[in-house]
Amino acid sequence: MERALHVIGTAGHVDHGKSTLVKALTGIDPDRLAEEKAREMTIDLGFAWLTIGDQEIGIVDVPGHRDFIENMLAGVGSIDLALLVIAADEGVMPQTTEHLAILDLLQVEDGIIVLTKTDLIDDPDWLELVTLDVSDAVSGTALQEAPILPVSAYTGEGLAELKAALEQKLEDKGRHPDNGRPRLAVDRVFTLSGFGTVVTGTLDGGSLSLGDQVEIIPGNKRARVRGLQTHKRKLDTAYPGSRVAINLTGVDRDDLQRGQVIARPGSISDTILIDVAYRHLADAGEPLKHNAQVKLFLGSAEVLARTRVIGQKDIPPGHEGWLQLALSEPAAAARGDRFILRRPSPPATLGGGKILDPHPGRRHRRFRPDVAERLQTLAGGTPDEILLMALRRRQPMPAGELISISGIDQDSAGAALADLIEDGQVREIGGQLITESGWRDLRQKAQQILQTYHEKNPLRLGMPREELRSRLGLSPQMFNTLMAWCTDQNIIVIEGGLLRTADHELLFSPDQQQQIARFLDQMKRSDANTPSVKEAQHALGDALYYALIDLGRLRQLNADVVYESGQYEEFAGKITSFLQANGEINAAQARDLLQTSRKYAIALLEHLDDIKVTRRVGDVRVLA
Ligand SMILES: Nc1nc2c(ncn2[C@@H]2O[C@H](COP(=O)(O)OP(=O)(O)OP(=O)(O)O)[C@@H](O)[C@H]2O)c(=O)[nH]1
Ligand SMILES: [Mg+2]
Repeated sequence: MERALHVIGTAGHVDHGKSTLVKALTGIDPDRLAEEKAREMTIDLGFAWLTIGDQEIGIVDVPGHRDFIENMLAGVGSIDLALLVIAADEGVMPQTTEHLAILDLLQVEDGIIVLTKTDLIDDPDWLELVTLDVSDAVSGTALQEAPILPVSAYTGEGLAELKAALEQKLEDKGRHPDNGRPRLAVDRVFTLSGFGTVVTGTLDGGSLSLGDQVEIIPGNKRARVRGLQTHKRKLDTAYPGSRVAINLTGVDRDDLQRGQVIARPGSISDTILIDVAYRHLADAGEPLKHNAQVKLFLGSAEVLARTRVIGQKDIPPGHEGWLQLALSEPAAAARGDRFILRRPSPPATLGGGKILDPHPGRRHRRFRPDVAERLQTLAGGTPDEILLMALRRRQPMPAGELISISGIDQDSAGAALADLIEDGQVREIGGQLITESGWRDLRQKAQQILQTYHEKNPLRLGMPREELRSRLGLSPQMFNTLMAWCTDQNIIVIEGGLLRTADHELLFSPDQQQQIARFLDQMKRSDANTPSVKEAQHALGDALYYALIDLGRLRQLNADVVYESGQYEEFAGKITSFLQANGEINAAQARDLLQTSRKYAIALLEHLDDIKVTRRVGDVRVLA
């Protein structure tokens, strides 16, 4: 690929000569529909191309009629430069102004203003007057520095100068960056017999090659690139900055439509809630209200949405603000994408802006200061500020996920993240990232959960380890690291698989103490034939029973048999002494030794097997 690739677009009032100019420049009539030819009016987007010097230029020709402005919006989303066409005999007209406002909101900063149909003007003073008028109209917009060139598409006057200016501007712009993330906003879908489904659009961000797998968003269908064309030329690889037709296989025609995005699988996701920075046009008439229904134009997509005005009651004409937009259906969106809002009825362009967060995840409280603060950082923040903020809102999170939701390009995000880890602002534990303050919050949260648990269960010594881990929603590795830190600092104590705060102890009332003493006494007196687990629970109540278990005052051997701890030690001691003296013991010997029934003897032997004091060999036990 030697030539630099660019896509430019026309703009301007109906009938001012956009399509005629495109034809004069390229030899291609962009009005392809029969209805367009019949009405001599552009209705939908038209496409043409030309090469000037090293610059290969695709042109998107838009309709000027106000009824078709929404088609125009599907085309101008991804252009590098605008040709704002103004008929010299009419001068600035309503859609001249509206298209100009749209270009300004979309930050299409490069442009050439073409004063066309000059063959109709005999009076040089008139031309001068119109030129002044145009300068006035563009002042304060993105096109304020754009040259104003007089042209006649009929006589060809000024066309050479226009081409020279175009070449110069595009040369200055340089080549499109290739960051390995191809993305194409679909503006046309059609089927060719014997060929299949074709989508067209402007390719941005990266290249696409034959055989590549792609994802279609929203809808998240996968497809494969079977054919590629730019400007009717077959290609093996299409590069960013060009108009591309993709022949797709593996997807139904019905699953494709204007507004979708074609990208590498997993590189961009759809959303129904976005945070944006918004500017309300000065001539919008009324303020933009909270909870207003609007049409969102994003890339080539058009979606109904509702506004949430953040931090103020509404946004007055000519003012800026933060919005959260709730979309009526999913759309593909990435941080930094520009958009336009229109009022559905009566139709009018309201304003537009930039996406700050394509996945805010939740509805914001409108007047909380931290919400506006966060949007402020997103609008002007450095990569590390944005990463920290994204992480703070949903942590812990793996690095790859953080980078992808931050919307920052891979390289800058990776570098910023490495700095944050080195500075100690972010920790990486078992592949998960967490901010330093998030880490401290976790410790506090663990402590709080235990405290609440102790309050609710005053007679439990602590919470089972696994329960705390799942309540905190942590991976085992992160949880273990957290617990190691908490026990190290003596904030949490681990005892027998139970976790408790360092200051928690079991306090029994005098009544309970009496009840316990009575019960344990009874246990001791009952020798080896102790009350069953059921009987013990009944006598003490569940709460006291488990408290004694937690405290180690009772030892439950199986579902049925429980001993007082002193008793347990005594019986276990008898068995081990017997084994030391005799080498082995069978169930009958154990029964006689403990003067109990076979059931109790076996329960104890099996328990000793379990805790690896003894080992079973055939019918006897030996020391393990
Ligand atoms: N005399 C003269 N007429 C022109 C010139 N360029 C265009 N026209 C005429 O102006 C009319 C409108 O031209 P189009 O090119 O269709 O205008 P457009 O801006 O594409 O219109 P829409 O796409 O509907 O917005 C046609 O009748 C053209 O023949 C020009 O340079 N000189
Ligand atoms: Mg036209």
